[in-house]
Amino acid sequence: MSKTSRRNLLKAAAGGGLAAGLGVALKSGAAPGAATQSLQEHDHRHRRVSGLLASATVSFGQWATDPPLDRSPNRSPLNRNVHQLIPDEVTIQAGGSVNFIIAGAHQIIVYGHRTQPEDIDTSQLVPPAAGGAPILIDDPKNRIYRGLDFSTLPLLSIPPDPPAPLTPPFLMDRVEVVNFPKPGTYLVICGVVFHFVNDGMYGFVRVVP
Ligand SMILES: [Cu+2]
Repeated sequence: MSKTSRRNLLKAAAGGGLAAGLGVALKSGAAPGAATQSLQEHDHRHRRVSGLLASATVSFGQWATDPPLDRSPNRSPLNRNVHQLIPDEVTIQAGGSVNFIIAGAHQIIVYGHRTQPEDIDTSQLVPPAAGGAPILIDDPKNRIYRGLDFSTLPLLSIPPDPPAPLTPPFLMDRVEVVNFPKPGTYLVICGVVFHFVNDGMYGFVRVVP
């Protein structure tokens, strides 16, 4: 990253902080000191979530190591990606979150309480936003969350490896954090249809009161 663009980024970040600060002041009537009070009220409006069940971490796809895999300097060979949720079942409390750490080209989709894998209509498919074959599950029934379409994400590397069009020119490895306010058992699937159907790439989030 050049010095100039880094400086611009820092400037933008500082601007964002300023805007957020102004937002607090404006909401509270712009009086000095009132901003602090507003922040305290804000905390009280949300139930604090802490303890062992506050959050869970799920690896959403993994890079293989047997045989050894060398991703340096910047390789993401999709045929060396493991299509699993690990662990495939987690328990959190209502109001808590699941931190999905995504490795590889996947899309998180979460379905409402009691949805089972066989309830998903895998004939409803859409192509990735960047184009190509319809490979992404688009069954909206009881869907409460759909994550990013990886095909729209920024370049991971230039040039990508292997070369286009096989390689997805996108940033596959990322994090998505999903909040679960209500108790229930939620189905989490990978939206890439062959990952879900052929590899059984799904799991469950149990949310206790
Ligand atoms: Cu997947």
